[in-house]
Amino acid sequence: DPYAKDPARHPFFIVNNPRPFNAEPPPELLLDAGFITPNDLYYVRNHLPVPDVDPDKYRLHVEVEGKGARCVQYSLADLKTKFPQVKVVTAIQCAGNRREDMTNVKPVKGLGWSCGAISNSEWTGVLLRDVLEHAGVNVNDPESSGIEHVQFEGLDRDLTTCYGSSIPAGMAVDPKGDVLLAFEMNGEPIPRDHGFPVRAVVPGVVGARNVKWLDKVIASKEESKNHWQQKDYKGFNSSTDWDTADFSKSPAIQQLPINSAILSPADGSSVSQYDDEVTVKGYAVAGGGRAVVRVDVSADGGETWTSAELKPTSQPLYRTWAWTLWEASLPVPKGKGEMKLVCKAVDAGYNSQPERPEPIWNIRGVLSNSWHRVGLKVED
Ligand code: MTE
Ligand code: MO
Repeated sequence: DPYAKDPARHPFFIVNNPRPFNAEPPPELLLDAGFITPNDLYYVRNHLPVPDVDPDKYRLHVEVEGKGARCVQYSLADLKTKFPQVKVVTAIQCAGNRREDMTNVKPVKGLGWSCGAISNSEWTGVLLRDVLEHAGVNVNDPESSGIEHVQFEGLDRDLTTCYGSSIPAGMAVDPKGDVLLAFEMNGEPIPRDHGFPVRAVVPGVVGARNVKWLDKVIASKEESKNHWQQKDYKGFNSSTDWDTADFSKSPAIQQLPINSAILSPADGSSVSQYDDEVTVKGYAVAGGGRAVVRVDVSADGGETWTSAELKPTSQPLYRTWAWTLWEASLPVPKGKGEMKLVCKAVDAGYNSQPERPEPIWNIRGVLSNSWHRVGLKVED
């Protein structure tokens, strides 16, 4: 059993798949934890068994392709001592977060994530830019020497493949991009489920590129050939089916669209008509470092809106990697028997969320960011 050595997990996780292990924290626990998601509650998205890595024997292999191709190896101690250490607070969100809203329209191929395939924590590591420069990449203009992508390969594998993906080189070396080779998560060595001992952390970019248990970093002319870069994590229109989908025509998802969700109250719960107000709380997050500038909430299914109070993240408008938590008080409607809560967020590019999941439905159920809805009963 390749999964026999997987680590122990939080007993309250909502498990979407046991092997490979995939689980999300219950919304009320994600919310109670606040801005920083603790390591044991952090959602887990594994495609393969968790590798058992000896930190003393660990080596990161950095390959630079092209003229004068080379491979440089770094021990954990090399990474920690040769380069300045950097801390970055960022959300990581799976492309399949909130997939259940799409599944409710029409079945899709993919795990049934609710709104918990996202977490936010502080990572400590070294800049990928610094390590690439040390390994011989011209980090001020990688394309001029034929480096267009930076590929990542994990130590997790089955008989035929490892997990892998890539990001554009410009993103990898952006001095304001904060892309890390991380070795600590919330001040502790990264737990086994989240990539011990080293993982790529690519702020503002979909979870799938944040490769765990990092084995190789390859500076290359080519995108990663890995299944999860080429044949998965891509969007299609809602009329495309598995027979007509041409994966070579869709770019790999990198930055994610603006998204938000209500974490409390829970869908289907009750309030009394004698209560004046209901407090609604949730998160919002945008891709590419764009800040969340507004979250609109409605108590009548989207007829009328008020703006929620945003908890400040103190990050620059175009370098906001963390999620934004928000809160709003909405009056309980009298004599209607129900309260239809909705939230939608707006980012620094004034992008917002689509009203319905139908027009953005796709075969893999990715990029699910329609208005999030929660229904409450108003009791006499
Ligand atoms: N890295 C490796 N090596 N193997 C994986 O299965 N899953 C990816 C990414 N990195 C994965 C990986 C996906 S799809 C997501 S959403 C995130 O890791 C999840 O990170 P987490 O489990 O720490 O929450
Ligand atoms: Mo993911």
